[in-house]
Amino acid sequence: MIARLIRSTAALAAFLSTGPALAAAPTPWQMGLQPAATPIMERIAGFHGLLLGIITFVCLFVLALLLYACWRFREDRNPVPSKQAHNTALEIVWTVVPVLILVIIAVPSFKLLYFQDVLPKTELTIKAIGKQWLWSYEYPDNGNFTFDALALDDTELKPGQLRLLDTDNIVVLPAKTYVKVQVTASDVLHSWTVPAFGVKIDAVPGRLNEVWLYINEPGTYYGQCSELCGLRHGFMPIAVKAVSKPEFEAWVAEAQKRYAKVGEATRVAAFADGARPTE
Ligand SMILES: [Cu+2]
Repeated sequence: MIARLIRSTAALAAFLSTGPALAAAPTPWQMGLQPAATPIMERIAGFHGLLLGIITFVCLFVLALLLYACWRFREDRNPVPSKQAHNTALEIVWTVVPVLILVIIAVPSFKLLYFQDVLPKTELTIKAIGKQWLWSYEYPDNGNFTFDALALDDTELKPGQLRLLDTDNIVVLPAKTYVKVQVTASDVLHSWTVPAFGVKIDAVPGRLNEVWLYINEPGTYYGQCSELCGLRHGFMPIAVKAVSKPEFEAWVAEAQKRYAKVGEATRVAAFADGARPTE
C-alpha cells in the first residue's frame, strides 16, 4: 500500500514536472480527468466539478436524513408509530427541490452541448477515418495527403513512447488554431476520442461527423478508439501532436513529399516488407 502510494506520488511528480508541453495521457493511479487542452474540455471539467459538488451535497444530505430518521424514530424513543401518510407541504418541497436541481444542471449542460456542437469558423480541416484496426487521416486543406496511423508493437516502442497510445505516424496540428475534424469509418463503428480535447465522436460508415478543436498549447495528446469495433479495438490509438504554426507549415511541406495523395495508391513505407500486424 505504502509502496503504491510512493509510486503514484512519484508518477504524479513526474507528470507535473513535464511543464506546459505536456503529454496528455492516462497516468498510473490517476484521479480525475486529464488536464484540459481545449476550451471544450475546460468547460467539461468545470461542468464535471459542478455535478460533483451537487451529487456530493445530495448524497450527504440523504445520508444525514437517513441517520437522523434511524436515531429519532427508533423503537425505544418512538414506541407508537405515527399513522400519518401524507404531508402536502413536504411533498411539494421534495418535488420542487429536485426539479430546481435539475434546472440548475440543465442550463449549463445545454450551453455546453451547443458550444461543442456548433462549429466556429475553422481555419483547417482534417479527416479521420476509422478502419479495422487503424485510423487514416487526410489533410484536404494542405495538398490532400493521407496517411495511416497504426499502433506500435511493443518491440517497436522507442524510449518515451507510450504503449497502446503512440502510433507510427502522428497527427500533427497547429496549436491555437480552430480545426475542424471530420470523422467517418470505412467498415464498422469506431469513435475518435481524445480525452484532453473533450472530444468523443462516433465514426460511422457512410456518414460524416464533425467536431472542432482549439488546442491551447503545444504538446502531445493521446486517445483511443472508443467504440467496440472488433478484435483489435484496443489497438487503434490516436496520437495528436500540437505544434506552433511555423512548425506545422514545415511539417506539411515534408508530409506532402512523404505521404501519398488521397486516391493515389498509398505508400506504406513502414510495412514495405509486408509485415502487417497480425489480425
Ligand atoms: Cu475502432
